[in-house]
Amino acid sequence: MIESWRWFGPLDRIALTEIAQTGARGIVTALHEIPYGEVWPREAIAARRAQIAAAPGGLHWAVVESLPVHEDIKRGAGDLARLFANYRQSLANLAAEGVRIVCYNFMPVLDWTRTRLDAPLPGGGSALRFSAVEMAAFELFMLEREGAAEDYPPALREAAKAWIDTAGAEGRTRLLDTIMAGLPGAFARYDVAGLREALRPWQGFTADDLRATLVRFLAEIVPAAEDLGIRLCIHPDDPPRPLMGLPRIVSTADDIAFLLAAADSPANGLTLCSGSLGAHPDNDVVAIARRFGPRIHFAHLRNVKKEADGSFQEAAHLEGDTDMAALVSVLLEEEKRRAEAGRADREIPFRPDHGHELLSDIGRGTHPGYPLIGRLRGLAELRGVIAGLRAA
Ligand code: DNO
Repeated sequence: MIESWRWFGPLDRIALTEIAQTGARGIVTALHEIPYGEVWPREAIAARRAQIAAAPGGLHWAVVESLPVHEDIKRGAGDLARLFANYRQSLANLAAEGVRIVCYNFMPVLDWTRTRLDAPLPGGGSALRFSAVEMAAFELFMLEREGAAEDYPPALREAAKAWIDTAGAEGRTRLLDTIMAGLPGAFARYDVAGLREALRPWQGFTADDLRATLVRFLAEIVPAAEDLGIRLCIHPDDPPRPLMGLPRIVSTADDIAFLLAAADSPANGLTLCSGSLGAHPDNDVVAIARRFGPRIHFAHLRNVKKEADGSFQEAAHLEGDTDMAALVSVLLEEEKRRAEAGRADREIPFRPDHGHELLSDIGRGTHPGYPLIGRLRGLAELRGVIAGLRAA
């Protein structure tokens, strides 16, 4: 397991010199400044790679998270030939610089979505939270999305009405800002009118339509990735359920089986995000890791505690609903099999995903979910689990 750490590049308030002190050695990053759909120039990749390598502690650029897939590709509309060619060129440039694990997602319009960035913890500090009630309130009473009522059961609609009635202008603004905070790569934010505009072209777009555009993307990109020795790894939906009428198709074990079979190549793999998958009531994350082990190229390790109405809150890494020690043990077994098979990709990079805001994290203004101390706690706990399992 390669201990890794997400760094948002020069704009990140956490410096490489701080990351070096966590003990992690792999850097997970992206050229966030390049607009979606444009080529990542080799020189820019080389410069970022050199910047990472120049930091103390022997850091290296281990994983790209993400090489974003343009919305037009997801929707199957527009100048797709150019977009596919650009994506392949970016992969070629990354491979030329020796960066070969590439994460991406296929969630239309939104990336990860929460309703609260600072849910208080009993001992102090705060966590990210997704409230099904607040999400329903947003869709029904702020976005006023047509058809939203059909997506929520009566009890949730009533709770949402009660929430909005007391939220006030401040509560509404906080909710909008929070929902928008999940676009870490793009740094794009919409207001309600802008969001309606962004959603409009997706009206009537079904899960099958999205599956078809994903299959096309894989057909266009995976052969090139294979030639380059690139291992693509799709990130699951977060949360693993449709939002705002948009389909999501990487939420369950069946979804993963479909997409891996759609291009049966090691170049077409999975980012095992235990927090995203773990928020779905039907998902057994440990079983998913076991089933798709050989195609896992990257792991995001974190935990969530689910609630009966579909809400969830991010738990400490070893708490929450997923048995983290069992999950890590599956990944270690997978690595052992790879070593026996002589696979070059024997070690799986993982990063402590998200973290509580703790101690000096508070007020530092780091990316939501990506504080220094909270993630360091997660990394240290995971490191302990790994060491314990290896010694057993
Ligand atoms: C959230 C992240 C996601 C992830 C993208 C990958 O914390 O895990 O934003 O980077 O979905 O494309």
